[in-house]
Amino acid sequence: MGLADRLAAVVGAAHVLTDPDVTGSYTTDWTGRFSGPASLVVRPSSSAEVAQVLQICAAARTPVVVQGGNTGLVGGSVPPPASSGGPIPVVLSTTRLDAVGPVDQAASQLTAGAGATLAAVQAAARRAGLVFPVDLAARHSATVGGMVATNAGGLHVLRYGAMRQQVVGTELVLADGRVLTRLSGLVKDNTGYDLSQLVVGSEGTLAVVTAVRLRLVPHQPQRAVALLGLGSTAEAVALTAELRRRADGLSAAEIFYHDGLELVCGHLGTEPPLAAPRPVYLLVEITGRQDVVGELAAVLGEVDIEDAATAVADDEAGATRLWAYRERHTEAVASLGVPHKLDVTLPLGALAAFETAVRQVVADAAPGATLVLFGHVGDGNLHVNVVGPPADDDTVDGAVLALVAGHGGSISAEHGIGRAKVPWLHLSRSPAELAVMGAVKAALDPGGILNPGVLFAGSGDDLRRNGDADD
Ligand code: 2HG
Ligand code: ZN
Repeated sequence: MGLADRLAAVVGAAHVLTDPDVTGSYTTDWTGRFSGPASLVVRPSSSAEVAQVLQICAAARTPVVVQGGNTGLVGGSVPPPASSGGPIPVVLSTTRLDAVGPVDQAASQLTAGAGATLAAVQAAARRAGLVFPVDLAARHSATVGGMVATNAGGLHVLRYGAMRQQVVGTELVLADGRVLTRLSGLVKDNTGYDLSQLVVGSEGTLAVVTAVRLRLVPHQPQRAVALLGLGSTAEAVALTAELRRRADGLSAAEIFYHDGLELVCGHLGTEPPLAAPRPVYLLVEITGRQDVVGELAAVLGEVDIEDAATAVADDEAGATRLWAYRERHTEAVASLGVPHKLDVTLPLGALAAFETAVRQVVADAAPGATLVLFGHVGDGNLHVNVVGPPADDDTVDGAVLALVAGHGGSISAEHGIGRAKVPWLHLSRSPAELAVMGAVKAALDPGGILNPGVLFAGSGDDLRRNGDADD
């Protein structure tokens, strides 16, 4: 029996996809920059089926690329290009693992299958009067399993933390088919290594996440949003620090620039939010139980901003309208072509200097390219988007990431390393750290079948040995 038949015997023939017209959407990433062949796509519906799928693939020495909603931006959930020369993988799609359990009111937690979308989890929490506090623009497609695997961040990290801070436990399937279940929701559980947390951010290289136990937070019924036009990145950083000190309910501080706003307005066919353009825009959101509009007005009154440079929303429609100027950057950039996406984080004290320097670095490395900057200024996280250089020319990627390292930042804030940033991981991780990562990989996935080529090239053992040689 061939691989497809053996897998069909586990998941049903309808859930082993081999027609290239159907598998195409699983083998190219959202940006269009990363793509590679898969021999088939398999869609298990339970952790027991995932376990059997992995055992069959391990026995056949067939690599497995794990995929949730395929909204990643670094090529981590699609196969490597044919030119990589490795064995053709199968794609394991988690989208049928989409059950969302009842909310545990006593614990303010819920358990969701890895393939449940973020929007489905958010809706379940809201129906129970609570909130799942991670939010991002791809909410209707991104799955919580993928978000755990990449430690997704999003719009409210400064208030609630990233995905890591929400994970109370997981169910994992190891490469050899063993299932590790830790879904009881104990917030105190000091019984050795926290394997659930180890897998957060591991990008499908250590285990397949099949279910997640998540914490929920109280609903804040009031929300006020303001868009402030400023003169510089330094002003945006300083104002965010001020707001952090004064506004208890600060739940977002987002930055974008005039050229990005023009691009979004052109793309959406909307008018800009302020009568007069400003070089830098800071979007801030405050949520709470009572009069947050008053709180926001009071805080803004105490800091020095002209009224003409402020748009305030005190109702849901207005808030959604202001958020669109920020959230729709990603699709507006994609309308220009295939972007090079460099999601980086800087110490807040270095962010303004980096913003100035990166413009020059991109102009030098990719003359004529379009650079669009935006991001989560409260977290020091900028999304450096460059459109122009061919998808496989990574000159600008290397130049920007070296600049990040030079400013004391990290080459990945919230999107992960994927396939896009493998050559530069050493800029953010020491040889000793890489060796430990290699040893962990080799321990959990000794056959190297899970997402090979994501996070690092070669096997965990190679990395471990290189680290030993360096020591
Ligand atoms: C966002 O913050 C996402 O909107 C996507 O992380 C960023 O498109 C990007 O570069
Ligand atoms: Zn982001």
